[in-house]
Amino acid sequence: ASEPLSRAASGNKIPVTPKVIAEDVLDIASSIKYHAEYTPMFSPLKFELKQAYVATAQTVRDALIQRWNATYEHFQKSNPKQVYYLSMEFLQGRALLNAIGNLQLGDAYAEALQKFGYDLEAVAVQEPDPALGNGGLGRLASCFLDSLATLNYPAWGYGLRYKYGLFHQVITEEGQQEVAENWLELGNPWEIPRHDVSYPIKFFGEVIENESGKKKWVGGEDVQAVAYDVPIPGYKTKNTISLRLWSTTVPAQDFDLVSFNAGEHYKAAKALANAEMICDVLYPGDGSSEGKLLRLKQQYTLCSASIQDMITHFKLRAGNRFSWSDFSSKVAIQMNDTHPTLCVPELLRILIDVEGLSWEEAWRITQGTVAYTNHTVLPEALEKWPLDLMLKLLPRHVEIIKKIDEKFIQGLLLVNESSDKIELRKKIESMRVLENVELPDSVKDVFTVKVKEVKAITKPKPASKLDSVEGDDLGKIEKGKDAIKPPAVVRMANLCVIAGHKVNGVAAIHSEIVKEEVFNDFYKIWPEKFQNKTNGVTPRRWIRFCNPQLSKVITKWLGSDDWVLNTEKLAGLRKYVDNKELQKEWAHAKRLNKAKLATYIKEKTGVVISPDALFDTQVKRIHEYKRQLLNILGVIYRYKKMKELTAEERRAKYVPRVCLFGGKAFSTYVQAKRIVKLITDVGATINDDPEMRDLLKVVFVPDYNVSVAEVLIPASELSQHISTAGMEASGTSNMKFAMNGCILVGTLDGANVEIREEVGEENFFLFGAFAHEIADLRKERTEGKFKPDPRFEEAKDFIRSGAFGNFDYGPLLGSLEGNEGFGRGDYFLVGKDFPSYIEIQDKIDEAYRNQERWTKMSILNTAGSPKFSSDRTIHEYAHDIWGIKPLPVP
Ligand code: B1H
Repeated sequence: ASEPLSRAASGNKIPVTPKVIAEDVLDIASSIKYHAEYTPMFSPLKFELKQAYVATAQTVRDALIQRWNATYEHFQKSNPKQVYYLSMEFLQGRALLNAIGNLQLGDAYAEALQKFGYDLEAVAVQEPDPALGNGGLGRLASCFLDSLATLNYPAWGYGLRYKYGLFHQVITEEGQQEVAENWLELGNPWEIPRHDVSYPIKFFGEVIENESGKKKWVGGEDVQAVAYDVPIPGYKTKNTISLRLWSTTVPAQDFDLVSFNAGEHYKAAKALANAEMICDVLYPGDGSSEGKLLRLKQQYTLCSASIQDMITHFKLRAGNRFSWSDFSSKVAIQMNDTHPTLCVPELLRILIDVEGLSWEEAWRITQGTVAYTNHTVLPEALEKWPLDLMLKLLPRHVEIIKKIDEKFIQGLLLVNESSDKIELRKKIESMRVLENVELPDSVKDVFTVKVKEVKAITKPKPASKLDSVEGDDLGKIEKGKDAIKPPAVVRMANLCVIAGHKVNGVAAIHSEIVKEEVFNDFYKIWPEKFQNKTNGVTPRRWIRFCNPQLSKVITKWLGSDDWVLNTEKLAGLRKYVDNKELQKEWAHAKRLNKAKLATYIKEKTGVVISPDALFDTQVKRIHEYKRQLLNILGVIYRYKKMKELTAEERRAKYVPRVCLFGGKAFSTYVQAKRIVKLITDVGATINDDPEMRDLLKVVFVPDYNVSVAEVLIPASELSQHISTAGMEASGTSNMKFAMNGCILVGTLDGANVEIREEVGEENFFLFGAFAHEIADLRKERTEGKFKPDPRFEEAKDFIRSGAFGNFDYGPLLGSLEGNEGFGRGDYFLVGKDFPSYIEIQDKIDEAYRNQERWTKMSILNTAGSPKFSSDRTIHEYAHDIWGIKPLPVP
């Protein structure tokens, strides 16, 4: 509500003490002091680093709140179309330096803290890194918010406020251990609890129908979603938007005081525990049906609370000019993958059951509002929810989903009236929303009666000259399936494609696969729905703030720091690539970052690495398709070959390397955990081998997260993006590495393809099979026609020999082999790409020996990275999908 805000602002002219919004050194220092005393969380007798962080954060919070209020008020008055970005994950990273940097107060804050004897960076690392996401998908959402705020777009992020984000990873002799991390333990200065913004969320219950056929969802369990707003400051702008995170509780009156007073304390506490559980953990294990139910509750909570909030805003801003037909010209909803798909039936339910609109009107509005981004083509990652589970939890939504399914099938029949019925039946079964569910009654007849009659049913138009086909044949498809009784499920991606007005992939090659393979049947009927929006990353966090050394050099040579907002300017570095002075400064910046990383690694792992070696990094979630296994097998092969030489030969032949790994394995993904274990075992052997010294080191950096990335990326010289072609939708760390002057070794997959185009093929180390070859190669593999390279066998045998300890690597190595025993047929084609992978390593060594050439390649990577700013991506979404325009706060 804008009213109380403006009354406070303009009603009685009470001045707000100007010190609260501090912008010069003395004001900042006095504001820090003020908060240390009046927003205390610790003993007043202490002012240590933690206290300094909390007090400093409070002063920044004040500045953000002022801007956030002004932005909210401005949007409220102007009533533009806004985008609502729904995501189950946001990987925000630490907020302090980002906010100070965006406010352009870095130097002032550093100086103010000096007055207390503190270093800003040391204060900043006191902040816990909230891990409310897994990896790329969540970090992308956070980069998008940064760009939306910076580019002054009217936008909101919506997510869940998990109490425990992703686990903290500890590396022991056993491999990865997971430890819960309570990031909220010290309170969170970056959020504003909004007890004035809450909505009821219903689960279970039943659907009743009144005499006029109106449906109502009643009974069941009610929880309350409460908003926590996280202000997202833009860079060099007043605009500060909101990331609204929902937390769950029960309304106070629902506390069972009677039971409690009767001594049944647990019974009384149950409702609250049930409600709070929803936001306890990010991605609770879903092996059990309880776990699945909890995840579905999370998804529905996000969707329902957010939709109710959007509708509340919409009505409030429209005032008495309110009309539902305006909804989709004021609201754009972006679904970050299928996790928020329930937005679709939820919006329909509210429009139809609560607001009284007809199905047709409600459908038109919903379709005009929602759009879907696909982030993966891995079949196992395309969400399918068991229908019975959904029916239990969300009975009304299942009715609505069934109706969408039915209408879609009817539509398909209309446009395919002349197709072969067997083919048509197959097509329907592969495209419809429901899988393993009988056809709806209204269309069943099509496949059991003569085609002439079919036409009469589906379209009131005279029958054509098509021959009759008996329906019995068609029924066999279903009978065959019935024998196995596969479970009835809801295909969330199909629902998104059918309901959304746009569907996009996240890199050019990925969007092609989306159109030509995964959703090809849909693409053929709705080509205009499908788009590509190549991912991007924010150049604020990912160069300007994480790499001040390199930023200084760039700004000096480009003559201004406006590249931070206009990354196209980075291309201007090309002009100076041969300049010895630039090369020197460039290499020096990298060297300082490497030294800093070496200190960090020593502190975290005890391993000493030399900043003179080539820093070679692979950091990302541990997954077989990302092929950390290919990397470590390459290291093993290299080690073995080095051992076969004399010390002198070794020095002459090999460039010293530090191989850095980082990433978390999902807690139940056994094979991924074996890969972590192998890397640490290999590290333990090599790092201890006196013959290796500085020539080869292998380090697993524990607990990879946004903050660790901020230290690793600026210090890396080579980074590995080596997924089996066609499997990585985009990747986004590849963009961050390239921006920071790191050279990529990679397959033609995801955004690598475009990065290579932009930086130039001579500045990218390409290897491996191409996406279009993969299917045939797999076939060759399963047919036993593939002859593994002897070097590949040698590397595996070296592990089997016990060179890296006696852990049982049988199941891991088996995954790379035939189909017997542990054999899994090397689905990810590690063996196929191994020869070209180790050959490219020699080329990398050769390139690194020529430091001048390497530095030039590094400069050209940064110069070629402008396209990968999320500012470019967001402008494209705003223009092509959302239809929103910038609205800067005056
Ligand atoms: C991406 C996911 C994802 N794609 C399911 N899909 C999840 C799917 O726990 N879950 O249920 C979590 C995450 N994440 C990543 O998205 C892609 O693999 C990357 O290639 C891509 O860069 C990133 C952002 O588009």
